[in-house]
Amino acid sequence: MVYKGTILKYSQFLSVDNQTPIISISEGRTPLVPAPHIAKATNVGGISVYLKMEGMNPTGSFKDRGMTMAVSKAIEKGANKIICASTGNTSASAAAYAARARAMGFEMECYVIIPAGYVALGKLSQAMIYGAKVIQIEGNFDDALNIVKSLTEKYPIELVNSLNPYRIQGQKTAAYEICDELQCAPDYLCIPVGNAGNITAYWAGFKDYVKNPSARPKLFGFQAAGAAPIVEGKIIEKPETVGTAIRIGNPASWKQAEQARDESQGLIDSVTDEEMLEAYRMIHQMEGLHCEPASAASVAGLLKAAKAGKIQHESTVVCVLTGNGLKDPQTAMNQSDLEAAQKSYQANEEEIAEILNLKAKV
Ligand code: AN7
Repeated sequence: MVYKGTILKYSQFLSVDNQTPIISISEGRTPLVPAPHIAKATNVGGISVYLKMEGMNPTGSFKDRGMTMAVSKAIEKGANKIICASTGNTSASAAAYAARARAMGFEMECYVIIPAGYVALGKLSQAMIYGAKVIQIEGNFDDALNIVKSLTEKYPIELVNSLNPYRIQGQKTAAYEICDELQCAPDYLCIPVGNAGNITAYWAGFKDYVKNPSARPKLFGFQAAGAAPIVEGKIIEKPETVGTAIRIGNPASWKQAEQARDESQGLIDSVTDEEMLEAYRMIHQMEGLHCEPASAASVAGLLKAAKAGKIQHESTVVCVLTGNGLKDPQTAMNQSDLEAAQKSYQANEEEIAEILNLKAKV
């Protein structure tokens, strides 16, 4: 049978029935890829590391799992406008599902509020081509979220940030997929933390799926050091990080993330931008895989935790790569030999053979 997305696949765990119009673009079913070279770099004996490639969702991030639910439920209750604050991926996803809903004949407008200058080009361009109304503000994500919360209280427009419980519900499906594929839960799940919806969703998903509490994974969440409110125990007024997706100073699901950490006997720690970028290069250069910078916080966090002796021998670890590498081409180029790539040469075969240092066949 043709795969038709996360809602139909896991409907028994979701608040849907045959009255729910299902707005799906076949999200989910993302690859779980072995990462033996990262496993080796942890220096933990017998460890197995898998990367959950959430950037291979239809709009290139895990947000699609929650958005299929949020938009379907918004339409079920008769809404015709949705709005979100976003560091980029939520806006791309909301815009795509709104487009799909319109194509199916529903009236549905999408408005996205984003921090000016801090959204990776791939994400901004997606929101635009999918037909969302994009509003850039002079402020950060937290300012945008405050505006959106207030607007949705005052006006008839549906909030599709992860404060919307259907977003969290839909995102649980990633945990189900991991358990289905491994035929058990991993020992550890490493995940970037921004607004903290995803770590909340994974924990809820593992609790649904794994009845024996001792068989559930420890959740290891990682914030960027310049945007680590949960680690520091205080709101960060001016969050900064190269991982703009997680440049968030006051996460909406702060308490739930702490609960996931505590109930799973996990941890929430921070990784520096340098650690994140090193992991980002490793994911590309050692595994031939890709992700956006913020996603690499999961691998950077694994390496940090392993070094600190917090990962048991022989364990199975899943790192969630939350967003697609093509979202942020600028950081990819900045992390490479930008100068060499920007040079251009005459279209001359001999000259190019010389630059490439090729020796003629004998
Ligand atoms: C690639 O799009 O908050 O902890 O507005 O895009 O559930 O917030 C994005 C978050 C990790 C953090 N990785 O997830 C938004 C937004 C990527 C992300 C996160 C985000 P949460």
